[in-house]
Amino acid sequence: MNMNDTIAALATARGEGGIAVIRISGPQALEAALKVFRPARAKGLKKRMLTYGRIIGEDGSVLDEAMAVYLPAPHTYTREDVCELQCHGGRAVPDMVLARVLATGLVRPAEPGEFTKRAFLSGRIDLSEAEAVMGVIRADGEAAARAAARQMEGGVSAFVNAACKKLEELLALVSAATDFPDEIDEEVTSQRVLTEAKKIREEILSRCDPRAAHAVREGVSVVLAGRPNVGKSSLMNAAAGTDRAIVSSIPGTTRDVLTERLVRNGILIELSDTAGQRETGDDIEAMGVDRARRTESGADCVLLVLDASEPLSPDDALLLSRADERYLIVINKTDAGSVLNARDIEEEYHVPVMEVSAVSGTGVGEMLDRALAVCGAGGVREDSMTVLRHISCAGRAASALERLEDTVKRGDPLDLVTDDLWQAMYALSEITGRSAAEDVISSVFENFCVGK
Ligand SMILES: Nc1nc2c(ncn2[C@@H]2O[C@H](COP(=O)(O)OP(=O)(O)O)[C@@H](O)[C@H]2O)c(=O)[nH]1
Ligand SMILES: [Mg+2]
Repeated sequence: MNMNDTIAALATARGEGGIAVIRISGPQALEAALKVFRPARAKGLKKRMLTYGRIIGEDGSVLDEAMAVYLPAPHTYTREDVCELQCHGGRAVPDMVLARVLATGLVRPAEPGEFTKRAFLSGRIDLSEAEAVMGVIRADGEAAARAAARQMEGGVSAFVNAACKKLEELLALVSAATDFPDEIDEEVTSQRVLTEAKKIREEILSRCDPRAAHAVREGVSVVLAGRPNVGKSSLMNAAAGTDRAIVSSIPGTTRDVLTERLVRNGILIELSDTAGQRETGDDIEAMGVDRARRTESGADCVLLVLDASEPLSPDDALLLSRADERYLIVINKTDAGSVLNARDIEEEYHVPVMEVSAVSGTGVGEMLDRALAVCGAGGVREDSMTVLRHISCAGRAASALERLEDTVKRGDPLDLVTDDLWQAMYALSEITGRSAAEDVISSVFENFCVGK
């Protein structure tokens, strides 16, 4: 990929919308823009000033009313000359304007993520900050958006750079102790390296919880399951604040899987209501039961609902016996008292149990919080890493430091830890791209959308 030519792409989403932005970046950005855009009054484009005018077709006809801005290098996103054309949105006009820009022969279409790749290659941002840009664009929940924004502001980079600096200091200590054995006590140095390395490893691990990262990025799936008539659909409606699921006292009403998306503590929850599970002669209900089981098996958390007004039935017992660590037992209808004993169920089936009422709303919020905890999204920290690539690099750094600790504890010669220190540093700086190989960098930008 040539990185010195001029590129252009539609920076806004395709489809109906007020405004679309066509972004042009590279040495010929201004020249290309002025072949397409005719200012209404001024002659050219003043730097950093929005100018009103028209997009002119090849035959001189007016294609659209538009605004244009010229941002000279180096204070731009790519650090190159940038021009942006703001025309009307919609399905046809933005593509016509982009086609006109490309037809000038000065510009080629940008590859996915190429604007951001240029920002990275020019040194304006590091690799983790570049990835954060895509994280911001793709964020589904507030937690994902906030995490990406922190990362874009250099949150991950600051941690990585500080850790690398500490590792460099340890390297210097080790080499001083090996070079001047008479002046520097190797034992004292070993203990210091051990303590510091352990501290860095713990800091790394505290930021790397793959389940929390997954929950922040992709959201979690939570399923309401249970026998018919226990109040699954009512709980779904109470949790989602809608009347989406049909509630009725006739058992077997819900037959398909209904899914609602809601955001709790910033995390996207896909909450599914399923058909009540029981033996049934009704073919359609049986298909619903089958779907319920499949949804349950793929879920991050299963809320198994029981009815507080009735003793446990054989259907309940069968479902309880299938419970694993993804299950939270929810005793519903507690507004009318309860014949069930939460503690007995907890002890017999080794599952956490809680009480709620879909009708009064008591416990419904807590039920969602506890479901998030079951999904591993309960303790998402402000500074948690959310990008899988970062977690994998950080994991490699932590392993290298663990090897170092073993070496020191075995009492092996201190200079043996040099390699582990280097490996830890290398793995960490792959996060910011300082030490990343070309294929790692390419694969990061391949996942971008065109126009960013
Ligand atoms: N008293 C009381 N009744 C409830 C509660 N939740 C649901 N119900 C009633 O239980 C019946 C079955 O509810 P539904 O949500 O359709 O259960 P599902 O078959 O598990 O989806 C309906 O008549 C609801 O009004 C609750 O918290 N308290
Ligand atoms: Mg139902």
